Amino acid sequence: MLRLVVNGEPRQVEPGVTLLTALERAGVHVPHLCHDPRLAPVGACRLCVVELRGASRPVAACTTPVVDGMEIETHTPALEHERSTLLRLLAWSYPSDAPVGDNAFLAEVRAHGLEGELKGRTDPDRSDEAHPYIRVDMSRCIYCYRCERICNDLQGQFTWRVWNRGADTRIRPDSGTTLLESSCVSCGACADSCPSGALVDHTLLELGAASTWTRTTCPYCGVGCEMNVGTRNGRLVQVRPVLDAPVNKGHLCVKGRYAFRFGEAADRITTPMIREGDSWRPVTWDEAVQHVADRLKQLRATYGPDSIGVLGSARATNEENYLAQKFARAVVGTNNVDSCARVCHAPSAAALRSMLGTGASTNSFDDIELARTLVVFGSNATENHPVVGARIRQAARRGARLIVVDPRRTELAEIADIHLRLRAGTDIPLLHALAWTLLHEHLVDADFLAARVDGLEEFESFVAPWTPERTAEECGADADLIRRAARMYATEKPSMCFHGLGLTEHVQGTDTVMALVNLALLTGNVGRPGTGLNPLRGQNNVQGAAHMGCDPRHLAGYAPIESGRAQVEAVWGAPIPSSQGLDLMEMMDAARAGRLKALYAIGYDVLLTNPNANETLEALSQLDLLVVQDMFLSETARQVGTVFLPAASSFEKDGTFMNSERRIQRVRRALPPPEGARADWQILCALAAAIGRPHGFTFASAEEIWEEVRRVWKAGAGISYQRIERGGLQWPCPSEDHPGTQILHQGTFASGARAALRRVEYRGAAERPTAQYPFVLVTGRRLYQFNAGTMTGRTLNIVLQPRDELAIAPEDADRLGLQSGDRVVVRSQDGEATISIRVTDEVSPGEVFATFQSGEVFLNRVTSSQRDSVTHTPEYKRTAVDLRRASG
Ligand SMILES: Nc1nc2c(c(=O)[nH]1)N[C@H]1C(S)=C(S)[C@@H](COP(=O)(O)OP(=O)(O)OC[C@H]3O[C@@H](n4cnc5c(=O)[nH]c(N)nc54)[C@H](O)[C@@H]3O)O[C@H]1N2
Ligand SMILES: Nc1nc2c(c(=O)[nH]1)N[C@H]1C(S)=C(S)[C@@H](COP(=O)(O)OP(=O)(O)OC[C@H]3O[C@@H](n4cnc5c(=O)[nH]c(N)nc54)[C@H](O)[C@@H]3O)O[C@H]1N2
Ligand SMILES: [Mo]
Repeated sequence: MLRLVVNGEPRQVEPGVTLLTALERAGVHVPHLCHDPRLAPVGACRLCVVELRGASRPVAACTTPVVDGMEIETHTPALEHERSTLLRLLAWSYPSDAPVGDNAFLAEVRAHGLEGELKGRTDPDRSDEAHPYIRVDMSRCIYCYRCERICNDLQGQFTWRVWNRGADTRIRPDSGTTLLESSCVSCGACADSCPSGALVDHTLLELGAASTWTRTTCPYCGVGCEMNVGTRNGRLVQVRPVLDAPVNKGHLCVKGRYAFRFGEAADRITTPMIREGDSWRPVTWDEAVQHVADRLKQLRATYGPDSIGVLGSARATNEENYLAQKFARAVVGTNNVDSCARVCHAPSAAALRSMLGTGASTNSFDDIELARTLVVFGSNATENHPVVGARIRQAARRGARLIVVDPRRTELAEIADIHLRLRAGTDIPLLHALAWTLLHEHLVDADFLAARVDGLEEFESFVAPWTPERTAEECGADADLIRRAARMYATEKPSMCFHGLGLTEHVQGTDTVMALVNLALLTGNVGRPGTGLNPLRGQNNVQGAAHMGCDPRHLAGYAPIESGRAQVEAVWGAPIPSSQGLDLMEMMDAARAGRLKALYAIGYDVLLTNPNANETLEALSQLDLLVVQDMFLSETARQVGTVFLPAASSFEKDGTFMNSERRIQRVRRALPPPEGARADWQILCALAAAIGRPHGFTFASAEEIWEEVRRVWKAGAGISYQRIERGGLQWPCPSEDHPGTQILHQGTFASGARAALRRVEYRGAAERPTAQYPFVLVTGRRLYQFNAGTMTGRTLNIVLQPRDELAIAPEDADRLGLQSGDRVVVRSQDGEATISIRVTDEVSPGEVFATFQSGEVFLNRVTSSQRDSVTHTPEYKRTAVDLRRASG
């Protein structure tokens, strides 16, 4: 600790910070306007000047490092006079007319008694109301440049530009027109940082400032950003990033920051309902729960417990998913329980588990800044995991190497050192050619191989045929670039891999991830800082849903049923069924065959998002009971649901989520659910009681459920709610004194001392273009809409991305006589959908890319039933299709 004297009083502060931070921590407020803790200090506004004993002139506290023994005066008459003079100058042109809400600048003006000095007027030419979330009024700009700096240095978007010089200086978006038309990705960092009201959240103006703030975790993707949720009179009014959050470090993306008002949508369902013919009959909770309980009991009695299936929700909490699988196993008596991890990263979990012993990311987001090379395989991180995408982009700006492997020119591909633009579905040969190069050019890590890896010789002869030249023909990427990528990955170490659905959603998804693991083993890029294999997981809690046991073969902690059985049965006081459970895809098959009679789907729009929707519809229509537990009438509920149970959102309940890097973080109730909606865990407890099995389902809080999870899951036993008040903990964390694990497989693999290279046979893509279906359709997502769109589709994100679109290369569009905005019918052998096109060279000729997120387009009518042979994950990333102009 350093010792300071502040305004005559002794203080102790931690070293290594600026004087401004030290003063703030000591509880001494010093005015400042250009400083933001997320940015490098610039010392431009001069408001934070303080007197330092021994210095000839006042110094800016934000740029002065704190040193032991400093004696500081913060509020002498001379300093206050200087501050008033500076503020008066700014106030002179600051509008006093239109309302703006409160801000740091106005607070200082007030504190210095200068309200009367606000002399400017709002200049309509400098305001811009076009953006749905950010109100721009540059007549309130005080030229601190925080908007420009945070856009560049945190988000990396470079949207705000400084035009002209001197008194004519203007800050405007790069479009030169509105923010909406610019390169802005609506992350809101500029508005969050702006101290003067020039950039303000529309919600703040519309709904007023928050009166209560609740720290919680974002309900969207698997990055797991922590946010402060502001409420006022029981209503969500604003979301701001948590500055000290380990994952997002004061940043958020457009969904976390702005897409929070879905909960108030007029069509939010808050009454349980039972279908009668074509309509829904609203019923009481008691009736709904009794109805579901009676139907489940009947079906179980008639057809046996395995005629019933349960789907946990990747959007719900760990506690709720734990209860969902406990309900399936202990109450219904079946292992037919799964979650949408099945359609997503099940191949990553299977491959990592089988080769290294743990089916999860090996490293953490904090390794991004430690890596010298970053490889992004089949992941569109800037749109789908934007806060991680921004961290990758910033690392590349600071000099890290970046390799992107993607058939599309994604935003990261644009700034990459190497973009391997392969044909979809050909990653295995590409990965083999990279391994071939590593071996051929002696770029492997011989020490690591000797100490920790088996099977080198056999592997070497296995990949011998995959020369870069031969591979280039198969996958379409340049042979020389393949060589260069291998060299970069092996020599510019440490090298860290991220991967996405581009690798997993294929008929050989699991094999592909295994081939990726080979590269890390060959080069020793695992078990060390700045390395590893890191699937960027999908939703807020998809990692947790599967990990809590919503998986037909595994119990909580991803324990195979047979090895985990004894411990869990002891805690539950109930047997775990021994029949083999069905996964989601097998449940669909069984439903079509008439063997599955009931499905209980918690927070999962199966009909819209499963592939080959015509087949899914056929399957779901045959069920005797289809319970949908959601906030909205999803397509599943609307078309085939028989009972609807209205759920609370994660803003309205307590619990935990598990992010992509194995971090358990708190979810906290920021407001009560609307009257009638209930938290998933409460509904599950009520159902268990109605079925006559209340024992083991009498929890009074989410924390009580978590305490039971800790008893059955050894690697999570050290994680108490108390310990994750801030920031969370990463498993393995077996005891309360364990700090959690940032990097797996250090020294030894979870599976043992040595891992083995896998010889993965390439079987070729199942779907090949033909004369009848000449295009390859790749499906995926974009920034503004999230999966089934039930939440983002009920926010102003629809202004930013109104509809599903199909991207097509200019050559193909020309040949078909199509232009952006035209509508086409996409047809495969399984079905068709009508969608608008966008002509762009982000896709290669012959390949088209489309989003799947709305019921109007229903793109999954087109995707096929091909599946990964190991995990049954659908081949969403490759469908042979034909395109023709839509009539009318
Ligand atoms: N904005 C937004 N964010 C989301 C979601 C959302 O819907 N919207 N969904 C969440 C969910 S559930 C998930 S799982 C994640 C998914 O996040 P990502 O894994 O990034 O998902 P996708 O966009 O489906 O596909 C990623 C990339 O794979 C590429 N690709 C396709 N085929 C191949 C191939 O054969 N090889 C290679 N190398 N690349 C290929 C595509 O061009 C695309 O750029 O995002 C999560 N985050
Ligand atoms: N063509 C194509 N199809 C795909 C994909 C693709 O790449 N291409 N990707 C696939 C992937 S990776 C995934 S993960 C799936 C995603 O498919 P889904 O899991 O169906 O999609 P989500 O939109 O994430 O959300 C599911 C539902 O959860 C509800 N929900 C949110 N919070 C809660 C809660 O706390 N409780 C309850 N009960 N409900 C809640 C939402 O309203 C929503 O209806 O789509 C898959 N489909
Ligand atoms: Mo996903």
